[in-house]
Amino acid sequence: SQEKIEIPAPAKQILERCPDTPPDLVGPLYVEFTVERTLDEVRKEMNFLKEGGRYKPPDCIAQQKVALIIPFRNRYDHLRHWLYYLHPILKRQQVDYTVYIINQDGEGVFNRAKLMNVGYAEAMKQYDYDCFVFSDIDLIPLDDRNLYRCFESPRHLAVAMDKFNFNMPYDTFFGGVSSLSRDQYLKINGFPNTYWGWGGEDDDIHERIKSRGMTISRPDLATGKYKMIRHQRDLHNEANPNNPFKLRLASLNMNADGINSLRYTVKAIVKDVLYTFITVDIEAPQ
Ligand code: UD2
Ligand code: MN
Repeated sequence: SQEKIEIPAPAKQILERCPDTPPDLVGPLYVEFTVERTLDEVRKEMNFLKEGGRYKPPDCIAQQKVALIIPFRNRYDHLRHWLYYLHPILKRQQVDYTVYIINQDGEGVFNRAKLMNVGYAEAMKQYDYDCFVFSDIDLIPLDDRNLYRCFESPRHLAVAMDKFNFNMPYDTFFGGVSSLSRDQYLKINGFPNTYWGWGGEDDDIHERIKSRGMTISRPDLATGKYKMIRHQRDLHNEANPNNPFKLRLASLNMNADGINSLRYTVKAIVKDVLYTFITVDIEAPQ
């Protein structure tokens, strides 16, 4: 007679797609900026991260691969708070993500939108991202149901900031935190590279989106609450008086000024467990 031998199947885990609503969200969050935190203390708490400021949910396949892009220069206090609060939120939101700090090299005039373009280009060299979330370093969401991912339309996330009495300062406001899928971003040729100094670049991006026939998606005012860490205007980021005039030409200039005309030189890429820190020369006027 023949004996039946059972061969055990190799242990393999078939992961399912993560649910539309992440199960571990808690809703409203307590946020304060009085406690001093060192980077080392923050690192110790974020034991779930991989080199470069990466995370992906272990037990399901994330719905989106998200690059978080932060324009940066000399805001290390804010950086510590941002990392301390955002990493646990992003983890609960079950995204496959990386945090990119795009650090402007030198003392030339700051350029937020150009740094965000650099973030897009550098992130795309590393991984097949399908969504980009662009955030100021000083904005912390007060509710983790405000999802850091992409939607059918370009999304404005920072709709209710404390400094604007938890409301929109004006109807078309697109500043602070926003998200665009790769397709949405490419449809508008990325962001303008020519807004040096403070102001206007967020409105330009809004104009680009409008002129390509897209609408803006937003969370409601309760979910979209933010705290901004109080600060003075930085050195070398004075309000630029030309920017309001440039804004009128936004839809005209967008085809020639954007990701297709981006020029920069990477000076260094440092991978910390909390972030990928990219220092870049963006040819800033002095
Ligand atoms: C508003 C908008 C911002 C942008 C800006 C105009 C809010 C909350 N945000 O920000 O999205 O449209 O106006 O340009 O209303 N940064 C540095 N180092 C610097 C200068 C700027 O890291 O020296 C980065 C940092 O991520 C900062 C961001 O650029 O959060 C915006 O600059 P800001 O915070 O000085 O400008 P703010 O708060 O008026
Ligand atoms: Mn700010």
